[in-house]
Amino acid sequence: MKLRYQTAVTITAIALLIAGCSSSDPVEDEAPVEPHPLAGEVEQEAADDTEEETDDDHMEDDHMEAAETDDETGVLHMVAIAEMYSGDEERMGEVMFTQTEEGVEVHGRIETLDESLHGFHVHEFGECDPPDFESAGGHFNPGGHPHGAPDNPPDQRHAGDFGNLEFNEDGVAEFTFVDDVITLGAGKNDVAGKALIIHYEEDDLETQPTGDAGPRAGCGIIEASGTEDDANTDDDGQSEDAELTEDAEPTKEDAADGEELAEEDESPEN
Ligand SMILES: [Cu+2]
Repeated sequence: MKLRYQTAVTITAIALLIAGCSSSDPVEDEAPVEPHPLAGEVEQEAADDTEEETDDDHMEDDHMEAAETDDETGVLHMVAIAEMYSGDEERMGEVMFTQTEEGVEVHGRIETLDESLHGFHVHEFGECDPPDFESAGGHFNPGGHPHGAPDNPPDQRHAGDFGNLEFNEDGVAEFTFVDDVITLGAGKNDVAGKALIIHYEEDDLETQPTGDAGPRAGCGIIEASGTEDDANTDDDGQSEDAELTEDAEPTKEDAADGEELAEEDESPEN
């Protein structure tokens, strides 16, 4: 009797045996259809370990993609990526921006600078013309505030003031932080389309208006790629791609290629 029921729930046996020995009373005739929440989490992690920030609280009877659960909650997670290049056009890394309820999460890896602190800002123009990147203009500062540290009150820092990145002995900076002054995709402090700059020197967080961070070592344009929901579709990112490829498709012959390029650009995180 007991054995028979145990075989009936073999599929979810591991989680149930761990978490539910006392509750797997054979009196329950119908085996529970909904997996134990723990089982859902395990499956979720195994199924998609590429999305670390996946929502973890709507795992129900089937482990759907994060996209659908986001639709259900109505939460949009606008995302953008800045590919960083040095003045001699060597790739330095990549920085991802994700709008969350707490602010914009900035996550990335930049390399090939010396072991020290390096000023890190959003600059006002979305132009990264090497080698000096002066085309990016000054710090992104729509509020007209003084330069300061990123944890200053919002009226005592530029929207684009990210402070410094610390590079290690290998010349690498890996970082994740959340900034609640900037926004992504809407609002006065929207950084989408602006330039992200890493400097050769440390930002002293005081000197006006630049922080005395020295010349610009690297630059990347913060390219919005839609929301996490539709990052894998063409819908929302199409306008951005049009900007990206407008130089590259002056002829009809190039149009088809341009579209393919646009699709590749659309999902670099894949
Ligand atoms: Cu700067």
